[in-house]
This record gives sequence, structure tokens and C-alpha cells, in this order.
Amino acid sequence: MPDAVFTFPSDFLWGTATSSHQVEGNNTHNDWWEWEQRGEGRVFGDHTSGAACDWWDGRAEEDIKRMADLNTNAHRLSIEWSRIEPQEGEWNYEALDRYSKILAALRSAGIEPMVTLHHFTNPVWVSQRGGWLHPDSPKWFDRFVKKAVGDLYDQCDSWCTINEPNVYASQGYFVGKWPPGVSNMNDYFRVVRSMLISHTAAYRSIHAIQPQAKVGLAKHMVIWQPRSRMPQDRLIANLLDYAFNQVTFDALSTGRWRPIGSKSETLPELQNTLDWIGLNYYTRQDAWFSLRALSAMGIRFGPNPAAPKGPEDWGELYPQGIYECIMRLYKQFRVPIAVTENGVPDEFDKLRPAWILESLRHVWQAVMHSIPVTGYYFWSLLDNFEWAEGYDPRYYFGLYGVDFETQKRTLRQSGELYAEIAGSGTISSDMTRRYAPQIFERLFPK
Ligand code: IFM
Repeated sequence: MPDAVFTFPSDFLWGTATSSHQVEGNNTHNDWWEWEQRGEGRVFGDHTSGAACDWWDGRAEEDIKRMADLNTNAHRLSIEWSRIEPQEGEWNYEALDRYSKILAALRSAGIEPMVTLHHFTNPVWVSQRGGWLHPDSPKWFDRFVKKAVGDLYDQCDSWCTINEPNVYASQGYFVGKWPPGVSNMNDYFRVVRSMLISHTAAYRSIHAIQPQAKVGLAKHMVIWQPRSRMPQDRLIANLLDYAFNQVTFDALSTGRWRPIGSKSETLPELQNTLDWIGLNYYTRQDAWFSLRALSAMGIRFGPNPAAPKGPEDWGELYPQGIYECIMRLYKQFRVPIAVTENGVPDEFDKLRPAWILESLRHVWQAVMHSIPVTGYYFWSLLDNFEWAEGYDPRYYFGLYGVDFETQKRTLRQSGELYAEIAGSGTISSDMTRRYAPQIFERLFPK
């Protein structure tokens, strides 16, 4: 018998999350596919996404059964623009039909879908015309949104317009690790601006088609912490927080767009375009000034060397950060919050059980403080193609492990734990003792 229990509201959504390119396989018409084929170290080990988790050719349905086995009642997936509109203005009805079947399978398994309309990938025709830097990109995206939502609206009520605009723009246009491989701060801000305008248009188009829809976007939040009390380190942490988090919050809550290094403007249409906001939370990062990084404005960041961290430069594992982010988002927007992603790269499942329990303990705390947190979508249901990290096992995120040679799935301990949590709507001292005794004292202090 458990001796202490944290109970979540009975209507809390217990979910998992995936994205199209990472699980479907053979998304041959998008810019990521093209980028992977170029090799030369763009992706770890020159991996290509290939068949991924083989969802498109039929395995989505068996994985939906696995979601039900985990006792979950929600799943966040994305639909692939490049499948639905492989050439400009040409609609692939077979693709829409396949998505319709996947959504139907989810609902008939008792799993409520949340559909993301853009998760990092673009049709090649979009990228060839300049991608999100092209002034018409919001129009192109809106046309796709109207088509896809117009077709699928009776199978989904919850829409996430764009996943992590700041991650997409920083990796592709500032760090340059993702397509199109650009390093230019100005372009970073232009892409974020274009995506926010596109979000706004999508918000209005979806509501015109489906007035009762719940529409939001998923914001990846990093906690930027100055490495020391030195003013220059604080300045860098504030700068990163502004560029990565606050500039987007200001734009969506006040309509004021104030990029660093270029003209500010007012975009009033950005306001009031969130029925909910999604939080994707993974890490805290130290930030500091370094003379050796002068070409990048002196910006350096990385995990605190004394703290638990993920592989390479993944960042510090700081589960309490989820509470800090939820509180900040609520203060900023006063709308319901969904944890649209939270997870940890962990090949051997050593960290994941504790990460889940501790993160949820902090989500529970927010709920107890009357913050409307509607659900939690764990990243991810199963190991999948992790962008520039490819299939590097250090970046396996799944509750189910996947053998990519055979497509065999294996439930991890963390999956067993998540099934207990989702099935009971609780986290308990009993579960903690069995799955993560090392954090028992922290979660259940005497
Ligand atoms: O795999 C990604 C996902 O596509 C977006 N959010 C972060 C995850 C882990 O890196």
C-alpha cells in the first residue's frame, strides 16, 4: 500500500508526444530529408531518418495500442506539410486519408489527439523559395492549415500551430546546425517573427473552420542561469533569456515585437491568439561571457559542471525548472497550460524514472497552486530520429526502446512506471521506492 500520494485532477490528460519526421519514415519531400542525404557530419554518424519508427507504412496503429497499454488518454503528434502539399498547391489526398485513419485509431483507443501543424520540417518547395524568410511564408502556411484542418477537424479538437519556433529559428538560423544551416542573428529574429505571424493567422483560420477548437503553440523554455555573479555573466544570461523566451512572450501578449539589433514594431494581431500555451521543458543552462566567443557576442552556455546533466551539451537536468516555467507562463498569459513535452535522453533508462517522478511532483505543485495545467505529454512514446543527433543511442528518449534494425519495441522500466502513473492519476511514495529510491527523501521528506 502506498503511504503518501500526490493526486492529479480526474480530467488531467496523460499523454505521450511524437512528431511526423521523427517517427513516420520516408518523408522524402521535406528539407530535413534533403539535409540528411548530404552527409558530411550534418547528422551524427551521417545517419538518415530512413524508415524511422515506420508509422507511415502501418506501425502507427500498433504503437497506438502501446499508448493504450500505458493507460494514457492523450497523444500529441504532428502532420507533415510536405506529405500533404508535396508541390505548391498540389494536395495529396492519400496522405490526408492516412492521417484521418491514424486520428480515428487514436480516438477509438480512447486517446485524445493534439495535432501539431509544424514541427521543424518544411516542404522542399518552401525551403527552395527561401523558407520562413520569404515574406509569403505565412500565406503558404495558412493555405496548408486551412486545407489540413478543413479536412481533419472532425477528428481533433486540439491544435498546436507551431512547435518551438525559437528552437527551429535558433538551430537553423543562428547556431546553423539544422537546415538551412545559417548563422545570422538578424535572420533568427526574422524567422521567429514570421512564425509568430503564421501562428496568428493559423489561430484565426482554425477558429473560422472549427469555432470550438482549442488552439495554442508549443514553447520550448530553457532556464538561463548566470554562471557567476559577475555583471557580464548576468548580461549574457539576460540576453539569452530575452532572445529565446521573452521576446516571444512580449510579442504574443502585447503585440510589441522588439528584436535585438533591428527595428521594433507593433503587431497587434499577435495578441489574444492562445487558447492555451504549451510548455516543452528539458534543461537549465549556465550562461557566461567569454572573450573567446567574441564573434558570437561573447555568448557561451553549457550545463553547470557540478550538476546532473544529459549527454554532451544537452544541459543540466533540473526538474524543478518545470514549476518555474509553468508559473512564468501563467503570469505572462493567464491561459491554461499543457506540458506538451518533457523528457530526458537516456539510453539505459537510468535517469528517466526519477526524471518523470520529480518533474510530475513539480507539475502537481503548480496544480495545487490553482494553475490550470491541463495535461502532460511525455517526450517520447518511443525512441526516434533525434534531428542532428540522428539515432545516436545517447539521445534515445522513449518509454519504449526501439531496435531500428528490426523495429522491435521493448517497454522500459520508465514505461512501466508511466503506465502506473497514468492509470492511477497519481504519483506515490510506493512508486518512488520501487522505481527511483535515490530521490525518495527529496520527494517525500520526513
Ligand atoms: O526531439 C525533440 C522534439 O522534436 C522537439 N523538442 C525537443 C525534443 C528532444 O530534443
